[in-house]
Amino acid sequence: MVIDKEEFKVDYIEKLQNMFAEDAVDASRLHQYVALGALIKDYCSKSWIETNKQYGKSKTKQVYYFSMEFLVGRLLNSNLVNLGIKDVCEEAFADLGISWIDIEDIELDAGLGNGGLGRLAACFLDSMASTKVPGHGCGIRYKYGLFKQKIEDGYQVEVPDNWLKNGNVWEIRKENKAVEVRFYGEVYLKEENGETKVIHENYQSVRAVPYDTPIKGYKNNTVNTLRLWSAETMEEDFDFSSFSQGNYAKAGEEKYSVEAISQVLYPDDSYEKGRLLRLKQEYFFVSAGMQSIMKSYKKMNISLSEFHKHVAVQINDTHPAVAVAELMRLLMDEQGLTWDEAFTITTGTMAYTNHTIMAEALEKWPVEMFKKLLPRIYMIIEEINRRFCNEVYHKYNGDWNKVNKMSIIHDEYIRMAYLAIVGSHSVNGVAKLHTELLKHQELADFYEFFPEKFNNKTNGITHRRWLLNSNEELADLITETIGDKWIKSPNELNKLMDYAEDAAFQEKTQDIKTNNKITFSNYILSNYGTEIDPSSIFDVHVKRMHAYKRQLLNVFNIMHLYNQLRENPNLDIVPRTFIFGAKASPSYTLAKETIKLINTLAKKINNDPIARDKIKIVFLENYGVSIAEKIIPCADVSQQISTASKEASGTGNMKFMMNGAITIATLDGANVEIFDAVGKENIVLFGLTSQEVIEYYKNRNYRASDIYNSDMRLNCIVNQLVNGFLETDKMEFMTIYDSLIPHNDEFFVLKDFDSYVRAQSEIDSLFRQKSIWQKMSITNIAKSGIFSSDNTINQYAKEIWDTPTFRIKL
Ligand code: 26V
Repeated sequence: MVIDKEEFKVDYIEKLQNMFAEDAVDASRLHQYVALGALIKDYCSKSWIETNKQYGKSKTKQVYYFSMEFLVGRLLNSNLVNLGIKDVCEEAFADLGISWIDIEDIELDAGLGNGGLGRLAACFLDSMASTKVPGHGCGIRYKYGLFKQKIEDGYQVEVPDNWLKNGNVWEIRKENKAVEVRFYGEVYLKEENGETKVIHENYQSVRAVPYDTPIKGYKNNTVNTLRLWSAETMEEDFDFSSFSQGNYAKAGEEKYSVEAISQVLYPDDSYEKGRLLRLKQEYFFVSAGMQSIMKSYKKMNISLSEFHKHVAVQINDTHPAVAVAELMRLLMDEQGLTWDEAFTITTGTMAYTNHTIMAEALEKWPVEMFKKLLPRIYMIIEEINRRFCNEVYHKYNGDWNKVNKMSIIHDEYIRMAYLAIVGSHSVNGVAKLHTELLKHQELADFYEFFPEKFNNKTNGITHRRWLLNSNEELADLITETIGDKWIKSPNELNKLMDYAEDAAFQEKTQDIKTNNKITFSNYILSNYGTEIDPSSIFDVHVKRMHAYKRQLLNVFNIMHLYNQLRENPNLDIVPRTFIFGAKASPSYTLAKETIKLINTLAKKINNDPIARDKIKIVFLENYGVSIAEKIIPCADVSQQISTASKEASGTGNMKFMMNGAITIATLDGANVEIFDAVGKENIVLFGLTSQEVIEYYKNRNYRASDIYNSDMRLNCIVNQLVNGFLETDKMEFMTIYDSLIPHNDEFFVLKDFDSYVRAQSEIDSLFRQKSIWQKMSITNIAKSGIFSSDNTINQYAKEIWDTPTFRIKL
């Protein structure tokens, strides 16, 4: 968009006047921010309307990314950059005497996700719009996002995340697009004029109201839509008789129970608890989303038999897997298609992404609960399963064992991953290793049955948010050096390889890192009162807190360094600042204990004169998208140390490399591909391989206690957890202790300890060799382009969705 500073000022001042009857300087920061947001939305609106019109008129194929989570973060900066008016806006604000930083900080993060899966969905939205793929998001407008984390006395305390308290400038409520979603009731079949009709009676209706957010592509005319659904009572269901008789509580009961559906995001990302409300959430947004797709499809006047040639639905993990049955229902019950016609269309439309092989996270719903809540959907799943089991039975010559293993409904549970596989034409993992594990271990039976469905799509990140916008100085240097093509074609970053050994360029990248570290140190000092040294190594471990991600392994290395320093205060190590950030699921005791452990250790070490100049520990409260944008550009070291085979991909790993951090990694998830890209000189690897881990599980021949008894460093560290050394109650860290010794260290922390300590001392020695370190760092930036989600989306579009790019003309 082309607009000059003066025009922008006129528009902005007018906006402030119209919305708040205030002028620029007198308006509160909130009003200044809201008016700016509204103006940006105005600037997008023409392209937004045109995008929708031209998609509809051309009948081009559109993608709908169905996800329970969209971890969007803030939108102000990325919208301004994508519009191409960031500089104009900043200059105009300077003229008007408005501080840009203060305005930016008014926006509350849209934290509608737990971690990687939700953030991936948000990166994909940016990349679809920026690469002109007609693709939209469909999800839930949670009133409360992922809880806010407070640290009190070292413990995590959860506080509600009221992200909508100041309103949301980006969204538009679309009252006229509301649809009805039906729960409970009875279903029976009725013959009418020789046709079988499905009758659903005594159901509970919920009104689904969509809120649309424009997703603006980078310097193009595409504006896709993120549609999030909110649950409301149907007006006619409000109990007016109770209300008029003064029984307000009873009148409100129904309302509360319905609105609960979109009230809060579940804060679990690793353990499926089979909760009824979560199942309601899943069907709620899936049904609303599929109905609204069907409505716009019908408007295009194309035969239903062509549906899958115009619509693609990506199922983000199994959470939206009921979409398979919901589309069958719409096609058969509402559009009158036969089973076979409907099934061809459904499998042609649906594609499923798997994001984890952790057994405890795989969704399965108790048949009793499911059948009661979604009687018609259950009937359809039963029939899909009956037909599928029949095919398996015949293919394997009556092998009931095989049928049992593969049946969607098994042992009174519905296995949602199996429903998603049977109901889709594509099943993808999110990194090469992960896809191989799916094919040959977790889903081997299905791979054998449907080999053509399985494919890999390695995750990616939007390099615009994670480099261009969050590390402006580095982005400017890159543009100065290789031109600005990398912003639209991220593989161009590879051109930086010519500068990896260029002394002047090395110095410049190093200076930028130092500047970023200084800014961050000031932020830590003013927010946490902790002084950190910008010349120390910033060693960063930020992600959800989980045993398999092994924050504990990092902690054990720190305890080991501390123990060495207590014996020899002159130990020659490069000063290091260990930075952690992580939320634990509120019911996950081991994870919460690990947070307390980090904070306890931080207090001890940061106050110990023997150690504090050499090691510092910082725990960042409330880690989320906006804090990630601050810390990642400052990192020297990126910790990606999951137990091999457990991390499906990881995406933080990509963000760090893109900002020049050196990865210390196990060969897990996308780390393997990072290693392939940068080569062994530019990453520090350690630990068991996934095959070794899998062998240990299979042979049951790992004994953690043997290591505990033979490695005196570990013996000391593990004892320190429970012997009062940490100056807490001796029971404080008992769950951690138990996980290691009596429960035999499921995630091989003790086993990988020695190799990790050696890898960490290699980091120490590499960091001392400035030019080698800088060369490694630049190589990582140069090779990170392949991990842009623009590339990932391009592969989804070509290999799964079959969606050509579409240029919007204005
Ligand atoms: C799982 C569950 C299970 C139970 C209830 C609630 C809930 C909510 C979210 C999830 C998602 C778990 C899967 C997940 O987040 N996987 C992560 O996906 C990232 C994107 O593909 C990937 O980079 C991470 O390695 C993977 O752990």
